[in-house]
Amino acid sequence: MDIVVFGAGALGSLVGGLLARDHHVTLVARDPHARRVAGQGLRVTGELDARVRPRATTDPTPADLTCDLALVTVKAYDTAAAARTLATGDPAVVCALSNGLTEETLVAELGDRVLAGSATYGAELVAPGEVRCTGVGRIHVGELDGGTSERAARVAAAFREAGLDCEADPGMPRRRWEKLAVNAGINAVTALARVENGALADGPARDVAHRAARETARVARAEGVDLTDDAAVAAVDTVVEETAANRSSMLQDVERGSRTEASEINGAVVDRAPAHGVATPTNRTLADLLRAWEAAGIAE
Ligand code: KPL
Repeated sequence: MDIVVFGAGALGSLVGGLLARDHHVTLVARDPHARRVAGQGLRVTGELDARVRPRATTDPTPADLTCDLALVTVKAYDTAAAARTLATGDPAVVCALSNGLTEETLVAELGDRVLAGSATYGAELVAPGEVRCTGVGRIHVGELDGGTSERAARVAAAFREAGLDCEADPGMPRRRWEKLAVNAGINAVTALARVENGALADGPARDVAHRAARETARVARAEGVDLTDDAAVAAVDTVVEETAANRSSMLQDVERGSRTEASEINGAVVDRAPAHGVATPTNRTLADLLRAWEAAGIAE
C-alpha cells in the first residue's frame, strides 16, 4: 500500500515506521525530524524495534497525498489545516488517529473517505529520526457511524502485519468516547503533576483521572453513546497499566513548552456538557489550569 502519515510526531512516526517495513510510507513531519528521516532513516526503539527508510517531507505535494491510505496523527488543533492540505491530493481512505473527536473536521473536507480510529500506544520522539515505543497499547479502526466494512478490515490487517495490536471495531462511536475519557483522565493529570502514566495507578491523581473519565462518560451518554462510568474508568486503568512508563503526549507538550490539547480533550467535554445539563467540574478545572499555563507563554 501507498501510505501517507500526516503529522508524524511521536505516534505517527511509531506507526509509520512499523508500516514502512512492508509498505511505501511517506511521513509528513516537521524539521529537523523530517530532514533526519529523509537523510538517515528512522529508528524505532524501546518496546518495539525497527530501522526503516520511509520518505519524509515537510511540504507534501498533491501527488504525495494521492495514496491508498492517509493516517492523520496531527495534534487535534491542527486537524482542520491537515484536512485542507489532504484534500489537495486524493487519498482513497483517511484514518484519524489523533486525540480528541477530530473525525468530523476531516469529514468536512474529505467526506466519506474518513474512518474513525483510536490508538493507545505510548510513543516519544527522543531525537530527530528516533521514536521510542514507551507502551504497547491498542489501535481500533472502523466506520464513524459504526458497523463493519471491508476497508476497515483491510487497514486493521495492515497494522497487524506491521506488528501493531489492531482490530477493526464495529463500535467506533462508543470507542471514540472511551478514548476521549482515557485522554481526559490521563493526559491533563500527568501533564499538571509532571508524572508518568503509571503514577495514576493509585492515590489522589488516580481519583482525579477517574472523575474526569466519569464526567466524559456522562456527556457521552447524554449524546446517545452507550459508555458507562465503570467502562470509562476501567479503560483509564487499563491504559495506565499498559503504558505505565509512558510520558503522555500532553506531559511531553508541557515539558517542551508547547501548546497542549487541553481544549480539544477536557475542553471538548466541558463545551458539550451544558446542552445536556451535565456538570463537568473536574474537566473544567483541568482545562482551565492548562490554559492558564499556556497563556503564561508557550514556545509555539
Ligand atoms: O493517547 C495517549 C497520549 O499520551 O496522548 C495515551 C498513550 C493513551 C496516554 O498517554
